[in-house]
Amino acid sequence: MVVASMAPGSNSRGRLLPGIPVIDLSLDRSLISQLIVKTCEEFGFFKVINHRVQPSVSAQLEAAGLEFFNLPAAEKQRAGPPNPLGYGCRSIGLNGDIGDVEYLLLPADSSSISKRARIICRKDPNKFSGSSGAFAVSDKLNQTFLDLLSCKLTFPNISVDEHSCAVKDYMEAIKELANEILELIEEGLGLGGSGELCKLIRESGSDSLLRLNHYPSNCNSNSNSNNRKKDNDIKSKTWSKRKGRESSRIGFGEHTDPQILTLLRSNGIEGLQILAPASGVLGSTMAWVAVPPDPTAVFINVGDTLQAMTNGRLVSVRHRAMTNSYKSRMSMIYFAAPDLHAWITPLPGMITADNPQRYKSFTWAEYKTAMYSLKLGQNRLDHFKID
Ligand code: GA4
Repeated sequence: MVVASMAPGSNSRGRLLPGIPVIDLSLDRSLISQLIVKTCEEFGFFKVINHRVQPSVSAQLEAAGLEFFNLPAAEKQRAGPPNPLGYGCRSIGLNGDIGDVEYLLLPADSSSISKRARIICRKDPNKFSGSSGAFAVSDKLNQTFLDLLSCKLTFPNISVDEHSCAVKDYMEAIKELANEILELIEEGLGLGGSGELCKLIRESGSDSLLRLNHYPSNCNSNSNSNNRKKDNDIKSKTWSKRKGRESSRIGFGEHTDPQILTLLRSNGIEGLQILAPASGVLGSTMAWVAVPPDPTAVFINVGDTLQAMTNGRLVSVRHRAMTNSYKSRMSMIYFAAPDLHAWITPLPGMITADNPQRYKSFTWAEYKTAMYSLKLGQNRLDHFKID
């Protein structure tokens, strides 16, 4: 099947894949809406191709992100520690979870990001033309991490052009794709054009996030880019000899995403794994399945909130990221979330005699409080179950 095909693939660290569902967005709308719902019921995960996020827009953000992660550790740490937004290294969340990852967590409200960047850069554009290529931070310590990040990421090559904004462009494009997928999900669920899901993430107070995860090949977050390059060269020379013995490490431990929908784009390095029925058949034993990388595609996860809103019909997929010791991986992840005050209740038609209400209604703020009180791998929705 072309529309939702099972792309074959295998991975030494995951099991042999029956396939990852692929949705071709250029095909017939009524067909793909049904297939999306089917794959969300079975896996909570799929890959979209022929989407409208331009490769140049993704490449621009990837380059800006890598430029940031290649800065010396001390400079990156000026944008941390995460609270929970900002730059973080190894430490995930508030309850002691650790991974071989460094990351940036940003609010996904592009208007506030670009507005801030424009104001700062208009004040003194020369501040961003340090000879090292890194932004000048000495007199900016009193600014928030967002000011630093938005300038760095907005103007990666220090050319002050408010129209070429890596974060803003990517955010707009990925948000549009999130809307399109949510519309298709609504249609597939038989909710027609109610727009209820899209409205939730479109509200101006939406709590959506953009996360850049960088899994360095040598995982030495204190090394600067030159050292890292040297280390990478050494690693790649010795890799062929060591390949057989090398075991991958956890970059980002297993978890489900709390939000409504997650849209992930990564470079061409493997690492993402999902927990899925091993043989691809519902009800078979669950196993970790390696997702073959595809930088041209966007991978979509159902989040906990969408599982609750569909009363368990669509499933929030458990996933994790493994590190790869010979090449660094970078993923750009958009988490579509509602306003903090939004009520998460079942969508029309989701409660039936056969499927009575499974979860209590909650606000997104209540869910966030629960999620930050738990460890990464814990099941948060269980805390809202109706017994
Ligand atoms: C998982 C999905 C997103 O990356 C994230 C993560 C958040 C964080 O890194 O601050 C959490 C994690 C995520 C769920 C449980 C809590 C919160 C770390 C953690 C241990 C930004 C999110 O929204 O939830």
